[in-house]
Amino acid sequence: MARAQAQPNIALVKYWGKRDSALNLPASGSLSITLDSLWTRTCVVFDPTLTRDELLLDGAEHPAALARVSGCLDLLRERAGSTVQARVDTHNNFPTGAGLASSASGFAALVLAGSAALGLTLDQRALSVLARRGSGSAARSIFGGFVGMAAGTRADGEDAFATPLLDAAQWPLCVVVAVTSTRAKAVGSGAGMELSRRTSPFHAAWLAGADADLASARHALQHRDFAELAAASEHSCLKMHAVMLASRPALMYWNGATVECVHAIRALRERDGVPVFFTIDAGPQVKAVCLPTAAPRIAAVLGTVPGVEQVLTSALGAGARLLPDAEVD
Ligand code: 2P0
Repeated sequence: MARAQAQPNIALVKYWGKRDSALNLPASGSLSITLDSLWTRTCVVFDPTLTRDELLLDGAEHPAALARVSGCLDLLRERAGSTVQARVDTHNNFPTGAGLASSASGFAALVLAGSAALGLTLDQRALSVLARRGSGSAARSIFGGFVGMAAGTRADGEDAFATPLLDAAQWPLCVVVAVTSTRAKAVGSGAGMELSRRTSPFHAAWLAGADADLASARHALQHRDFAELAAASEHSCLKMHAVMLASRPALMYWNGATVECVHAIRALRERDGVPVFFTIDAGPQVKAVCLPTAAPRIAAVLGTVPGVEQVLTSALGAGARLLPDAEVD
């Protein structure tokens, strides 16, 4: 038995499209920030009396996600030479499946707890590869701070893993999340990516621009250039949503409040000089990335936007870690 915690990460240069669906290999690299105050905590118990894996999410059975979880546990069992089934008890302190990266923190915590429970000692790179098999973005939540994810070129995917770029303390940015709906999304990321790959006329252009976006974001990190990071991030975000919108049928993850939040953030920056930019994932939430001193003002402004249900603020945090027994809930 072992317990682990991982936090969601927010991509600034986005991943949207796979080069191999079976091995869950991204078609382009990405760059993200790991959060601090949102978390998944997961306990994995391998129990010889079980006839199949069991999954509890926030205290309730979650059959829809069991196959994906079992698939990830199978990879761990294969490495450990075990056939024992597991009970997975996992908790999120934020809404699941609503564009807040619960699969990233969820699969990062699962592979860390599962590997420890089986007595495997895996380095972070191996954990990142395994987490990627569960969810592409989970590879990044193994690490804290600013994280780069490589697309890799190998057919076996062993070079598609994340690496840490900067610790949270080296550039302590803050994220203010405007939650505009806590309903689970209608089209999951994996299905959405495949739809875009097959049908969006912008998909090829999206992939062709990824390396330039990554280079710009990495340059911004090196020089702690907030304006350059803002420009690269918003460009990557809006291009990804353009790819989604041009898919058939169209993927539209935004609602009205999403758009109003974007306008509010742009006004804060362009009219008032507040150091902030927005990013949006496969869901209607808006994430405002800012310097810490600006966070209270941004939270207050986003809280007044009609349709915003909740505002969460998080610093950047550490990577996935094992928890002592007492720390689970
Ligand atoms: C990202 N997203 O880079 C992008 C931006 C959503 C929008 O990675 O199919 O749940 O499990 O690899 O990791 C969400 O996708 O997808 C995601 P799979 P995942 O953060």
